[in-house]
Amino acid sequence: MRIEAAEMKLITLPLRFRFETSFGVQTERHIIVLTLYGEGLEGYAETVMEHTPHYREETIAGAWALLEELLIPQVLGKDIANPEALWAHIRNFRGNKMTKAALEMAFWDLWCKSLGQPLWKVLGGVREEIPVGISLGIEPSIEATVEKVGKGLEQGYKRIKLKIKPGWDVKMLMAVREAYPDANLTVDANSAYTLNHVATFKAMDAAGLDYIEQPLAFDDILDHAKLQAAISTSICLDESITSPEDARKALEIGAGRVINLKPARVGGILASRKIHDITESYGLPVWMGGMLEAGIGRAANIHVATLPMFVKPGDTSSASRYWEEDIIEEALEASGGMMAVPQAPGLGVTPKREFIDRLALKSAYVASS
Ligand code: OSB
Ligand code: MG
Repeated sequence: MRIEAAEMKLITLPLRFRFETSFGVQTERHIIVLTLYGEGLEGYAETVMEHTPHYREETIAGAWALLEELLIPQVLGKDIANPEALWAHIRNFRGNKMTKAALEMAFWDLWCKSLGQPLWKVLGGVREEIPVGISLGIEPSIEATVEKVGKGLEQGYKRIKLKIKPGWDVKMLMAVREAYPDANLTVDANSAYTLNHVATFKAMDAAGLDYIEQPLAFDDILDHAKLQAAISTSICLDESITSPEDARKALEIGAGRVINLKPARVGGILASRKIHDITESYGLPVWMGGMLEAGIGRAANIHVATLPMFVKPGDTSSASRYWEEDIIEEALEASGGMMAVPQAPGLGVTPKREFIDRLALKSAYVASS
């Protein structure tokens, strides 16, 4: 597959809800839509990093520059046999996993289209629909939270994840648990706590959570291992895992018992499959996380979640929860807590070109000579 040209469009897409986490409030997403052109086909990806470095270090501004000036020029005009071969050109650049993931994931789409196969089949997926839940932001009140959890359960979502921060945790959680004694509940702290809060987490053991997501620092595994040893609820790692090596080390020292796998956070789909296999070797589950993706990124996550160890419900809920209008033609909608996997070649989705152009704040086109 010869990559002949690449195009980037920066868009902002307003969220249908105000999403508050311990690191801030989001009302819109900033997304770079990347298209790779080769052999008459197009491969798509969208970036997932935040506009500001509040989740991990990467930013949209950094991704734009890195893609345009270094990553795309590395692969342009080259004949690339498969995703492994793509990595030969970018492996020596350190870090920047989400930016590299955009390039890798657009290439997967292009490559699977050249094979005439949907991504999930090429990956060796085992299911044609995936179980999904929702991630609820920090709400103005406990009453509002209880109501939103109820709506999510009514819609059939299989797990409700609640964002927490110091001062918005045990009391809120106990109220939700009392209202829904049998619901599959989890919490996500996005790194808002330290080991000084062990008592808070011990108190959460009584809430019967499936797991506590990323309680401690975004780049830590050691303190997570100490916390895991002190509580009975499983810890799930999100921010801390950016590579297969991170996953191996974290599971080896007992920093958690579950991994929230977001393909873009770990550098893309090849790394996701490796992490999937590592967790399998420990007999531990993974689940598909989300970064409030629009249709292109959401579709990619759905395909990857067909791998065998994605047994827990993920964050890949209906696109209509997030967007008035999505950037793809297809409607990625869950029903009864299950999301169907697109079946056309590659990601199986079609970007709405005119809509994306209308939203574009900035574009770049890079062609090989
Ligand atoms: O920590 O999982 C997270 C959204 C943006 C950044 C980080 C996270 C999230 C979510 C929402 O929890 C997941 C989704 O609905 O896509
Ligand atoms: Mg998280």
